[in-house]
Amino acid sequence: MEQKLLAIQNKALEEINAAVDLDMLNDIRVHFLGKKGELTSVLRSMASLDPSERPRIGQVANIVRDRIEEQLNQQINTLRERITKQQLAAEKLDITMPGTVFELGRLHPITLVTRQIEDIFLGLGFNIVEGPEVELDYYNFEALNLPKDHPARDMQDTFFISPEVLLRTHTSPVQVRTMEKMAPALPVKIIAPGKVYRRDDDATHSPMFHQIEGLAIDSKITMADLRGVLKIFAEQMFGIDTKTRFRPSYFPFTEPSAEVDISCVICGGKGCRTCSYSGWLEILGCGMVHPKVLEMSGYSSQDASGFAFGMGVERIAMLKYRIDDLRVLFDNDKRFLDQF
Ligand code: 2NM
Repeated sequence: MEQKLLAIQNKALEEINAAVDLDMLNDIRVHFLGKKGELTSVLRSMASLDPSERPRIGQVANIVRDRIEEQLNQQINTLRERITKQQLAAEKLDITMPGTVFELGRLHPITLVTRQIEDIFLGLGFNIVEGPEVELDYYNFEALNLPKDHPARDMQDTFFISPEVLLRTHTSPVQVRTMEKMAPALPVKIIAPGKVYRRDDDATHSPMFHQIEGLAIDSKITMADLRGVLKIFAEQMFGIDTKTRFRPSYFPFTEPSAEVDISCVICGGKGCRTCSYSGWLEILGCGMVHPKVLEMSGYSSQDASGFAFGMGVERIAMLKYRIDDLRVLFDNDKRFLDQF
């Protein structure tokens, strides 16, 4: 009987030590110590023993049960500790590792320059107005004193959708639409930023580019107002020391018309390659709104006068950021765009 008990003890301890998880230990507990377990059935057979043997065998049985229980509990603790360690190792986080860099998007230089120009004119009391890129011939040409047979209406230069519908070649139609809506109310002080389209595509021309045009109409607007506004614009855009000059020019929708130069942003006026050694750079066209244009949109040229101007955003951006090739503004090469 004693031999049997010791054999059970050894077998149990061996299995306990070999157990690798808590379920196995529970099975072992049931197998040896449970109601129908090996140890229990041996204890039941004690009835057949010689009564003088019973106390000793009972004592041995108790010791065996205690040993098995103790070993079970110890192995449970060992396994729990091992599992905890494995879990911690699996969840280990090295907070000294470099983090994932989330790159933020950024604004395109054309957007940056557009907003800067807008801010300057907002500061001078102008409002921002937008309009359709697909326009009627009437708003793009007719209402700007460019009748169908006018030589300045170069058909080669325009994308037509139908004989009366086209892609706008400038943002002036936005000004015309605004005048139509407002007339005869005064004053009108607006700028019209946006995309414009011309059938042109080479190193210095893109079929789509960006323009900002301005318009101010009131009862006593003169060319001196135009001169002052554009002087302030040039100084704020290119630096306080920037000089401006007006040269006579021609546009069908303004009379008189002028082109505005600024002192060269590279050499300051001394003469360099950028300004073709003239000291000056052309930045925009302007003039006093033609009486016919005012009248067609509902204003009396007796009671109202106005100035208008138009500039190419790409050209301003190229001067401001010293870009010498227009095409990099359209290539969307991230290495270029990351610089802004
Ligand atoms: C320019 C040059 C001169 C201009 C005229 C008008 C309108 F609609 F009021 F008649 N808007 N913009 C204008 C005048 C544009 O761009 C070189």
